[in-house]
Amino acid sequence: QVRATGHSYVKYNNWETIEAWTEQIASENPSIVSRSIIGTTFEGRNMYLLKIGKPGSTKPAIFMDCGFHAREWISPAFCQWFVKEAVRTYGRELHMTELLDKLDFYVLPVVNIDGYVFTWTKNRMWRKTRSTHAGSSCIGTDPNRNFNAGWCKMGASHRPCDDTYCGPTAESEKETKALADFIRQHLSSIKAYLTIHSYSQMMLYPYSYDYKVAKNNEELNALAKATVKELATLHGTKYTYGPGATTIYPAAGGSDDWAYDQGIKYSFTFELRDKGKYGFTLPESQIQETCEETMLAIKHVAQEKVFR
Ligand code: ING
Ligand code: ZN
Repeated sequence: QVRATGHSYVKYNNWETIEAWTEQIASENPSIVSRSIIGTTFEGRNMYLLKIGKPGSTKPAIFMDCGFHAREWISPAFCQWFVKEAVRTYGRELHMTELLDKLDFYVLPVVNIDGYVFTWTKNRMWRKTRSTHAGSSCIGTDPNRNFNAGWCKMGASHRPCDDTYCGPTAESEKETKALADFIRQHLSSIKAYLTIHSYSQMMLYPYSYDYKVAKNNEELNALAKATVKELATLHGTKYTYGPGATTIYPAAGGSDDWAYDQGIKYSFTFELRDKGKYGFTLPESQIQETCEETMLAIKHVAQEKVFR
C-alpha cells in the first residue's frame, strides 16, 4: 500500500504527519477532543495539546506527555494510540466512558518536536532539544534534566556537549517552560502527571533527584505494583517499578519530580519496551502490542484516581 504522508497508528509518523493528525482527530471529534497550542519550540514549531473529555465542564484531569527525548519513538506513537483509543471507545466501552465522564486527559503528543524532527532527518539517536548556547558550539539541552527539581545536582551535566546537559538554568528551554507553565496554570485540576519514555520497561515515581522517599511512597508503590501487574496480563511484558533514583539511576531536574513537588501526588515516568534488544529503535512490528499493554496501565492509573 502506498503511504506518502499518510498517518498510521502502527508505524512511526514524522512530525508533519503527527501535526496533521492532531488537526484531524480534533476536527473529526469536536464533542470530545479539543486542540490548543501551549507554546512554540526553539525552532518555532507549535506545541499542540489535545484535551480529551467533554468541553466546558471543569473536571479533575490527568496530564500525559510523550516525546521528551527525541529518539524514543515509541513514546509519541503511544500518545497517538491513546487518543485514538479514547475516542474510539468512548460511548462504546463502559470503562473508558466512565473515565471520560469523570475526568479529562490532557495529552501532549510530542514535547521535544525539534529533536524529533532531527532524528528523522539527521541523527536517529539524538536525545536533547535543538537549542543553541552562548559560548558553545554544542547543541541541545536534556529536557528531562531541565526542570526545577534539585536542578543539576546529580545525574546531570553542566557541560553543553553532554547528552544529560541540564541547560543554563531550570526551564531554560521553551519546550519545558511551556509545559511547566501549563501545569502551573492547571494545578487545581491536574490529579496525575504521566510522562512516557523508553526504554527499560519500568514504572518510576519520585524521587530521582535525591535518595529521599516520597511522602505517599507506600501508595505510589502499591499503585505501581498493581499497574505493572495489569500491564503484564496482555502479553506477559514484565516491568519493574520503584523510586527513580534507586530503580533506574539518580537524575535531577526530571519532570515527574517537579510535578510531584508542585503537589501532584500521582506522578509517574513510564519507560516502555524493550529492555535493550532493540532499545530506541523498537521495530514497528511491536508498536501495537506495546501500545495495547500500556493502554491498560494508563487506564488502571486513571481508574484508581477516579474510583478510589
Ligand atoms: N530515562 C529517564 C531519563 O530522563 C528518568 C529516566 C526518569 C530520569 C525520571 C529522571 C526522572 O534519563 C530515559 N530513558 O530517558
Ligand atoms: Zn527518555
